[in-house]
Amino acid sequence: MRVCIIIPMYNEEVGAHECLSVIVPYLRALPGENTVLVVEDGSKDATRKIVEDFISTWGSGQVTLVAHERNQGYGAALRTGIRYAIDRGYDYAVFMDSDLTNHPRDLPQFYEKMGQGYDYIKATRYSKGGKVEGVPWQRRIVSWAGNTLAGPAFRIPISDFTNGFRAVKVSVLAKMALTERSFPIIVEELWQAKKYARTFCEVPYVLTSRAEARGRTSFSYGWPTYKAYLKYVWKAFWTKRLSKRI
Ligand SMILES: Nc1nc2c(ncn2[C@@H]2O[C@H](COP(=O)(O)OP(=O)(O)OP(=O)(O)O)[C@@H](O)[C@H]2O)c(=O)[nH]1
Ligand SMILES: [Mg+2]
Repeated sequence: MRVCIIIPMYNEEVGAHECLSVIVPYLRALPGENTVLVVEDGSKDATRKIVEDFISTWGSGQVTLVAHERNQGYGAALRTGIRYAIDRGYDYAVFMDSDLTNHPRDLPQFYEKMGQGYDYIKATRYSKGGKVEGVPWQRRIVSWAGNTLAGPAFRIPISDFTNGFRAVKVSVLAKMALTERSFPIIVEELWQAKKYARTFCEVPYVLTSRAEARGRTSFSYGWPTYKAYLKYVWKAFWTKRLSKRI
């Protein structure tokens, strides 16, 4: 099994080195052939240099960097990563954030499900063993509202629609036509998964908050993001599932 772990980064100079140095030892303990692909996206800080230095010192062979000259957004960065995984014949793509709020300690659970051949494997805060820690209440409410709407609209066996920690079969990603340049790509991909993925499953995880010391990216959740999310919830409502098999 060949797995490409796609990590988008934008202005992450504070946490980029820690992110990679925490993830790489986990990889060495996992089965199969694993690559971490950092998609650096025109950061205005030293993120790119830090990743390059990490690769030349520690990660050569295990960590790869693709860089956009100008910032194109989270969604565009994921699409670059997906293209990379398709072109190089990977079996699965795993998507993780770089601020360690998606922790590599959860990777073995994903690998177990990948080994069982699931098409779409999603981390969930809302099943046994999952929870949210230290996340501001405003975010919790947005997530609760998003999931309350998405559940009955999507009608797929997923309980957490708004987090980005997931593993998807590359052959399924190859069928999708993803267009979003920013965070709504997460829900757009789920809508497409309803059409193209036969099997779904979840792994519980604990979502923590980005450590204050690492700072925040400039991204904010505004009305255009919510509108785009709602668009895919609406589309999913009218879309038939490929198969009822779970
Ligand atoms: N390539 C790329 N990555 C991005 C962009 N915006 C955010 N990211 C990355 O996407 C991941 C998630 O972004 P976060 O800023 O952590 O989003 P969040 O978790 O909703 O918000 P906070 O953690 O509270 O700031 C991180 O790895 C970011 O570096 C972007 O424009 N391009
Ligand atoms: Mg974050």
